[in-house]
Amino acid sequence: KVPWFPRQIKDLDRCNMLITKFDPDMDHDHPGYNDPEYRKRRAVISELAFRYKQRQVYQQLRSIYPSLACKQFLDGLQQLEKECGYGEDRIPQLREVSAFLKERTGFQLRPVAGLLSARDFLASLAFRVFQCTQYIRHSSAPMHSPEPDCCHELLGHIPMLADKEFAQFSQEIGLASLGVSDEDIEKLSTLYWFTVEFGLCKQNGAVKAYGAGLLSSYGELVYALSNEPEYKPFAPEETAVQPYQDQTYQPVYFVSESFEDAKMKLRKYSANIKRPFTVRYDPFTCSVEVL
Ligand code: H2B
Ligand code: FE
Repeated sequence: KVPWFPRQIKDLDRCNMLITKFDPDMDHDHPGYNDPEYRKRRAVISELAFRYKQRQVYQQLRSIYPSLACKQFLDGLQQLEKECGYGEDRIPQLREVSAFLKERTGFQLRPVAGLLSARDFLASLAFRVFQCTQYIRHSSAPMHSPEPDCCHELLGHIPMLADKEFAQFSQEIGLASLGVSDEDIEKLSTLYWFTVEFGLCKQNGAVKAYGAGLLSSYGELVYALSNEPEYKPFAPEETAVQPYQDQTYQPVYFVSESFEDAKMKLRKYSANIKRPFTVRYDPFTCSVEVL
């Protein structure tokens, strides 16, 4: 079998395997090994090389948003660029992004160390809290991450959470999840998957992306809006039991008529989940009332 080799200049992103044995941090015989100042300088230079890739993630995705992302996303991103330090050279702090969202939709961010259980993750949405990872993907694979990372959160989720209607939709999935059976959590988690992560919606007669998994993956975003995958109308009963893929692209995507429509359908679905109580969120005390 012929080893993989680059065909296009952009394939050089993948030609980045570092050999560290002569690195001043690793090699005891390196003339700089005992020179902390030198090693510090080298670390700064490595950081710049790494940032070159971070810029690539931003630039590459940013370039296709105008034609493929929904209007709410584009509006949110534009505001974040103007007011919140979004840009190719800088990763904004969680605190400033959280303050930005709080003013727009009441959502706030809370740092989390990695992938949470679906139950815990959904529960936080009930309080308009989004659990947000802080770390960045490994630099050897700038265009892909198997777990959520700050590129996924900042580029995929945050611009959408700045939209009022979408924020409401997100909170309602969260409220619907409180205290339900594992089986119902699985279904709500699947609904979350095909909407918040991989959802498409109609806009001025065209189909656009609003799911964060799409908006943070160049490859899948282009694929989802090509002629290849199957589209189905968003219908919670059906969507909740659709098998999904977390290793490759989705074979099917669900298209909503609008967020308003998706919210109404979700509400109807949630009302049918069996629960011996109802819940209501009290925004004054930021707590859930059990009725
Ligand atoms: N945990 C974290 N940290 N971020 C997420 O986006 C996330 C999660 N998504 N746990 C959840 C699971 C999602 O896939 C659904 C609700 O299962
Ligand atoms: Fe996500």
